[in-house]
Amino acid sequence: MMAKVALAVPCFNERGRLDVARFAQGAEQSDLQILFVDDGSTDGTADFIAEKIKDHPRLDLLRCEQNRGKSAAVREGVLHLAKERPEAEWIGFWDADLSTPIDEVRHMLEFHDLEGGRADAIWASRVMRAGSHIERRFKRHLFGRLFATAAGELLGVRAYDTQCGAKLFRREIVPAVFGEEFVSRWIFDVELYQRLGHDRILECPVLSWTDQPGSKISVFREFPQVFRDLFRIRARRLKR
Ligand SMILES: Nc1nc2c(ncn2[C@@H]2O[C@H](COP(=O)(O)OP(=O)(O)OP(=O)(O)O)[C@@H](O)[C@H]2O)c(=O)[nH]1
Ligand SMILES: [Mg+2]
Repeated sequence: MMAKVALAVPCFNERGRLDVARFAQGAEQSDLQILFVDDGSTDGTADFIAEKIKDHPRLDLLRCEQNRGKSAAVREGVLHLAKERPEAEWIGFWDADLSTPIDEVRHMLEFHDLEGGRADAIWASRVMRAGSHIERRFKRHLFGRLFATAAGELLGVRAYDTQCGAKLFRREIVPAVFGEEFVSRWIFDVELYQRLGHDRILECPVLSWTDQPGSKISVFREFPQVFRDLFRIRARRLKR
């Protein structure tokens, strides 16, 4: 039997893109609980979700009035689930665009078992390899590799891909790992890597990942901020 899993899905102005039916189907098939976290959307996302989830006991909504960015929404959602879903063995977060299909949850748990079942966190990773289907725009792939290289050099992150929006954590460790607020709005995954430590994380190469249109993160617009955040995270660590 599959371990019980609950996922927080950060949503900001997702009204035009969020496929609630696909989430509902995935939740049913993979035996999951899903919590959409609306991060102060201005396009009516929260009401849209509230209407759509009415008949789905596996889907919930948490409304945050103010927009505070992905990291804060994920943190709120995951902490909420750790408290309210004591039956869940694994708590995670998942991007709203379903670039990573929900059935990767099952694959990630199976992979974790295969690898000895010791890790406290399982992170989906977009490794291009024979047998998998990774469809990612060239520009984003390039930016991703550049980012991973910079994170490796500046912060000693030894992961292939910290930024995939599909991650699971053992419920017991959630309060400690997510307790403190994050420095960065976007690259908080790097902070999670630092908080957990290399050996407690297992990267799982996804079977399938597909770039979805309607991304809210423009590589060029965010570029300076992302690199500034790497230095901010480093400065914070050096201060300790
Ligand atoms: N809470 C919150 N979530 C956001 C915000 N902007 C984007 N998100 C969420 O973050 C997730 C990823 O956003 P995307 O727009 O898909 O980002 P992306 O550029 O496609 O990034 P990749 O999928 O990694 O290529 C989605 O669940 C979004 O709803 C924001 O300001 N606040
Ligand atoms: Mg995306």
